[in-house]
Amino acid sequence: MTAKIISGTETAKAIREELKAEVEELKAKHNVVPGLVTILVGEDPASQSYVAAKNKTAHALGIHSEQITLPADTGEKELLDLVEKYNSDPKIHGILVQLPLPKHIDEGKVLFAIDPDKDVDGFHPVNVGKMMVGEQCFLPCTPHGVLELIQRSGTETSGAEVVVVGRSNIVGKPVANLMLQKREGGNATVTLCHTRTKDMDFHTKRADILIVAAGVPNMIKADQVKEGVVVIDVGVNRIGMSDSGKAILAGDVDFESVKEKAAAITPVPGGVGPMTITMLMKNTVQSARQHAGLA
Ligand code: L34
Repeated sequence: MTAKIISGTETAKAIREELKAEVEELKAKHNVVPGLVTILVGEDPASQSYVAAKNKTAHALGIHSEQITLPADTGEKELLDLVEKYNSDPKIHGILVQLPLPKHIDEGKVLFAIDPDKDVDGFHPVNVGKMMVGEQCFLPCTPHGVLELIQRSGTETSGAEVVVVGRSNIVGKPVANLMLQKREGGNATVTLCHTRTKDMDFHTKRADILIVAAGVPNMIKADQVKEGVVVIDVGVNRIGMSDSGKAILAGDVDFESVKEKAAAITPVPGGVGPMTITMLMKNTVQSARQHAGLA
């Protein structure tokens, strides 16, 4: 079997078209312009490129966006004050502090400081808790994107064996939680594997849907999956530099071998990454609606 390629780029494009129309309508009918601020501390090249892509996409959709870049030695207090400023800025409906933050800043403290009603990343404990109990909230962008890709690829999740590799707060934990929710696109039997899992292959080989977010390039090989599996590769690893100075990317899944066995698979790049950015736009538009009393 050669897998169907689940294109995040194409799916993201379709959703962005819908969002663009929605932004235009919000402006025309209600005089509402969704606003996003991204805050980046430090000069990590990957973070710089993701944040730039977020602002570019926002701009293309007619979303007002502000991009704040701070030096790596910015103090925690300074960052908290900035978050506070945007919490009370009526033009801004979404605040995103790009992770990871430098080690001297307490990540939890910063995420907690963001107004939960502007937390378009869905990382504030209030939103994490709401998600856990299945209440309406901002869903974290990457897990939300994974869910959309699975659903739009026509994959049945109800009763499916879903195996998640990686237990981060950004991807592994929330995606596992979303897949087991009692609703459309959920209802799966979920196994969450991590670095202390005793027999990883035992689990990955049982998966109907395999979601990999471990941050280890090409970690999952063909002999670790079953025939007909649907594979979602969340990894975006920079494994080198091309002659023209562009980063060479690899997923957490050995795409070339696994695609011969899978029913469907996401590529890297062009898989989950573009969906993450698109779900951020979706949350920002949703937040603008809520702030205007339209949702
Ligand atoms: N606060 N921090 C916060 N929110 C997030 O949602 C993120 N994340 C992760 C890192 N830190 C964060 C992102 O935005 C990862 N991430 C992210 C976003 C976009 C892409 C990858 C990761 C992406 O667009 N990837 C492209 C390749 C881009 C490139 O050339 O580097 C792709 O096609 O996969």
